[in-house]
Amino acid sequence: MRKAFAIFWVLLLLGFLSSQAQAIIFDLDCIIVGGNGCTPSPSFGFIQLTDDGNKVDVSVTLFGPGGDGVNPRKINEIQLNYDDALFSDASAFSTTSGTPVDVKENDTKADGYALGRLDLSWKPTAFSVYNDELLLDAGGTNLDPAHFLFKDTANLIFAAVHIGNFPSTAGSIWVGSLNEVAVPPVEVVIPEPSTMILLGSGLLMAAAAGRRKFRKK
Ligand SMILES: [Ca+2]
Ligand SMILES: [Ca+2]
Repeated sequence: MRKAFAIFWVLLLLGFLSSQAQAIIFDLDCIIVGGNGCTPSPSFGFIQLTDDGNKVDVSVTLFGPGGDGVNPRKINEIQLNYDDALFSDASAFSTTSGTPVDVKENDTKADGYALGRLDLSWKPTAFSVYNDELLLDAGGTNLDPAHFLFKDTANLIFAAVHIGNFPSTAGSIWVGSLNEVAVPPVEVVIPEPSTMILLGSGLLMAAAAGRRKFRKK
């Protein structure tokens, strides 16, 4: 009886784990540099691919402020790889939003990335967060996140994103993903010197107030 109970829990856990495997997260953890590949960097954000029946939900989240001090960073372009054995140059990928998807199998190029080529690209021009759905053949083919768990022709990056409004209004940067991760990365915020001074003086004031209060007793 106890054994049957244990087997039940193991099966439940396996079911939970397999349902968790329906999403794939690419950490945007490197900066694309001319000819030299992708230099590891603190995370710029992430791409999440989640299974949605025949479709795959695509979301891109960018960290950090934009260079103009008003708008966040811009998602200019997204590039993914796919299983070359399953799809081809003639595959009719599309998005629910209607943003056209360019399919160039092993020929999609991130600017400055001279090492490898990717497969898919599209230009959403969204700020900071982008949500859409990727389809194939008007949704008639059952797409899964695992179909995009492939690296470029240099076997280096899973995906690339062109980020605009960074580091200045007119500036932009291409970042890539060296790693698939189990949970979304979190933003690492480095406080500016002025913030540190404010925080420091705030703490001193609080300490002084605490001392005054203590003396009154
Ligand atoms: Ca490919
Ligand atoms: Ca599916």
